[in-house]
Amino acid sequence: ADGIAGAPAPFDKGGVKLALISYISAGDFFQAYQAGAEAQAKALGIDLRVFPGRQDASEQREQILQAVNLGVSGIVIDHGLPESLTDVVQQALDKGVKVVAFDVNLNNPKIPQVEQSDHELAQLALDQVVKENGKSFSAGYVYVAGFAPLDRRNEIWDKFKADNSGVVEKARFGNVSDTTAATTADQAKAALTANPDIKVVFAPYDEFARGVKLAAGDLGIADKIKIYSADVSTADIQEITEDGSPWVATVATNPAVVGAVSIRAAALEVAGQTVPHQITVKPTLLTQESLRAAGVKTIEDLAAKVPAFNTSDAATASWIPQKLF
Ligand code: SR1
Repeated sequence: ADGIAGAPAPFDKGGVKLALISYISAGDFFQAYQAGAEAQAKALGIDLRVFPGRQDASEQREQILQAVNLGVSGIVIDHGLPESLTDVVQQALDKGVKVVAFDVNLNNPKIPQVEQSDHELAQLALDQVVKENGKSFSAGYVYVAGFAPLDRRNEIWDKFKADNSGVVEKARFGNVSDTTAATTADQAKAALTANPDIKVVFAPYDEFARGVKLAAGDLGIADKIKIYSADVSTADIQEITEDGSPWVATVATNPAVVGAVSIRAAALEVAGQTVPHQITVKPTLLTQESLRAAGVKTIEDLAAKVPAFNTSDAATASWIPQKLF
């Protein structure tokens, strides 16, 4: 195994084993997150074991135990249901395995938490909603409780409605499954048909936004609603910027950067170096107008134009190579 000259143990000798254990693997966000984690692991000479997520809480528990038995030094847990993880995560910690959590609140001072500043993300999206629609409109809202990032974004949506009595939530729907976008599209069709006065849909997950856009197209009302989301991918950019798209803005990080940050945090923990408890990757507002004007067609175009899409200064150290993309 190749070590890194000048790195602290055990990275000086190489052969460090880490695990990435996801709750969800399908969809652009999670694939890009995993690719970023793998690229950062490779740059650090880490043997990264990737356990795919199938939205199955008991499988995720099993995978944590398997990773510990494989002798990994650290585990990154990407999403999941806290209630089904606490005891197995504690078993890992008790055996000296370092744990980092992304978007799942494991509520343990020993576990650094990575997030995309979800309050700020939702606030930026809703500020754009107000800019383009004012403070009085009928809205649709896509939400599934129990996922940390969606719950944090929901806190901002609740506050937004409380502060703006002219905003009326006419319909709420959503699902997180292996067919999130298609199922959301079916739900959105029913909601938009029953509530033809809906002008704005807040869909703070790109799979949700994709579903609502599909429904609006099928119903022939793409020119009557505006969709505001979270997340971005090359496919999302194409959907946002195409002619007549109702998907008018998203607020996003580069998920590959977030994956890389998660691995760096785990590496710092394994090396015994200081890691902040809260690690944040800040999102950027991307409007349809700005993407079109800048001729942005891919995530790589974004990374070339927006520094935050290329790299993050979270969880860095001089011995950690960061050139990933
Ligand atoms: C089901 S949770 C989906 C969200 O997780 C990540 O935080 C992404 O931003 C996505 O919106």
